[in-house]
Amino acid sequence: MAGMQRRPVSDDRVFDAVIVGAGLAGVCMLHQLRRRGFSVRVFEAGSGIGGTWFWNRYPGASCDAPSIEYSYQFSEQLQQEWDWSKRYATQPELLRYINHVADRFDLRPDIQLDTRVAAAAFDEAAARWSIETDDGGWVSAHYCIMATGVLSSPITPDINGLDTFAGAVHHTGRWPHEGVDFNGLRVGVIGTGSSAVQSIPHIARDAAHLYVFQRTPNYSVPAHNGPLAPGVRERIKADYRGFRERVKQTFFGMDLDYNEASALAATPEERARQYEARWAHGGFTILAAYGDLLLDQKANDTAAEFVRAKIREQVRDPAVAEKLMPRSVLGCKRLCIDTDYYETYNRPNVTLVDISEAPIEAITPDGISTGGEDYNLDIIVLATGFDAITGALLKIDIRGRNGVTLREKWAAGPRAYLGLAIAGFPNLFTINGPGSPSVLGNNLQHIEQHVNWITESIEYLHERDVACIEASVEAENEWAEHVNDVAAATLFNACNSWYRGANVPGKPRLFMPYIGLPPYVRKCEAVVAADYEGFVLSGGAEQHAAITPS
Ligand code: N01
Repeated sequence: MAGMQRRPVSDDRVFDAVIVGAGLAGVCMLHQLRRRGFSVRVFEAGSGIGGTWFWNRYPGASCDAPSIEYSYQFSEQLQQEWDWSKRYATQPELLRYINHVADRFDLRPDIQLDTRVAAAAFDEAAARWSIETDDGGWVSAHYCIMATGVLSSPITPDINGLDTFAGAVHHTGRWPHEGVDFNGLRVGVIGTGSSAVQSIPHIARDAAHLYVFQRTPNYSVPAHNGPLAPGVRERIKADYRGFRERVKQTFFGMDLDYNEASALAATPEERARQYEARWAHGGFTILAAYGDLLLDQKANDTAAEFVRAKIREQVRDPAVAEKLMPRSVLGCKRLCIDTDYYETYNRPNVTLVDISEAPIEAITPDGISTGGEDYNLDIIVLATGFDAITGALLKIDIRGRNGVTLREKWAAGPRAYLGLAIAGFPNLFTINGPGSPSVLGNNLQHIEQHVNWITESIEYLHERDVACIEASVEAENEWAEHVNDVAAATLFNACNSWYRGANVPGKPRLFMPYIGLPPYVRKCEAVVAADYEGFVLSGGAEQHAAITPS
């Protein structure tokens, strides 16, 4: 796309905005722009909408944020009409929900499926983006909005011989739509992150034998999923708006019953009561048991030891339990939430293969070889994670001012002002980009906050006939430093997590999300109140003329 010429455009290729991705972010962004009269085209690589919930169809896939919170807020009617069947929604229900939203708001006509955006280049003279798709098509848009997802670029590990395996290989993040029949088969799962923790109990029920290849154990706490407790739905719906507002004021933007006290100031008995109550409740709430759990190693040790003791209780073979116990900081890597994960290791048809000392040497046509053993397998499941936050963006050849690529710009690590905009890339917005809360908390709530902010910005520019909005280098650098400083004051840098890019060989190690929803939202609001402080607004009516609303 280098040296791309401005081309004459016909009307059906000219849009006010192009949105890349039709997951929860892209669908919401489309609705908000379209209801304000802007012309929009959404490109989606998949053959259906839903993003994460379209692709991640592995058995047991469900959302770790409670269903009552993990839903759109933009329409009171929508949130009153829709009833979640369970405390945590499963993937099929989430996919039904997003399809319901698309139909209810008649969004499908503006979504082009089966079309991957290959490249996007900013044309400085026209102040427009030229966007190329992998079928050779292209369109022109004033704004380019990346709704490409934060955990949407699956990683296939570079293991010798993987392509020689005679059986089927499935990545959890690209699960076959027709499902996978494990009945009577020997299955190997590589990885023990959230996707593995959710799928392993289901696979174990069907497989003849399941081998779990674990390099690093993860902490997991029970989901206690099931129907919503009596009265919960009615109570929340009686004042959904008020509930949302209260939740937004909490640190991770989730209803976790935060206790600000110090774990170290509590007696061992008080701590045990706190942790037991939160274990019985289930979900992320254990991380909110004390205000210093993610700040102070000794405080964290008390909670981590509690979870290790729970693992010991659940797993009958002490040697297996020992291998399943993480020694790292609780919550430093994304906490897993499970249904029957640890109990699954009590089954006679499940074997934990510890590969922490001896990695997988090779995959052969027959199975996996490690530690001098050959494990004969029929199916391999790769639960090996994603190139998080930046992976999907960097797959697209994005070129800003002077043809500089995003890959060049982020060679030393990602930088984005508020996780929303990138210096040198005018009129490009990233939903849940690096430097925003994105994956820390309720992802969907963060999506909507970004969608609203972007919509307001576009309206602001339109009303004033301003052609370009662009983050300044100074504001972007200051923000990146602040994101780092906030992370450095916590325990989040104490492990090799995907939050830091540590799961991708060669990826710069940098804590990518912003920690703390309320201060983040305040900053976004302050930027707007100060007429887009930290942004450079440029260009006038002439360049802006193509925009639609009257
Ligand atoms: O991926 P992960 P995930 N040899 O990166 C191992 C979200 N999510 O898909 O830790 C052997 O967590 C790797 O080992 P190690 C959620 O935010 C949400 O499970 O690098 N092992 C690790 O155990 C989550 O955090 C939900 O030593 C290899 C595993 O693979 C994020 O997605 C559900 C290996 C990868 O774990 C990612 O979760 C599911 C190799 N070569 C996921 N390479 C819901 O809320 C990697 N591993 C619904």
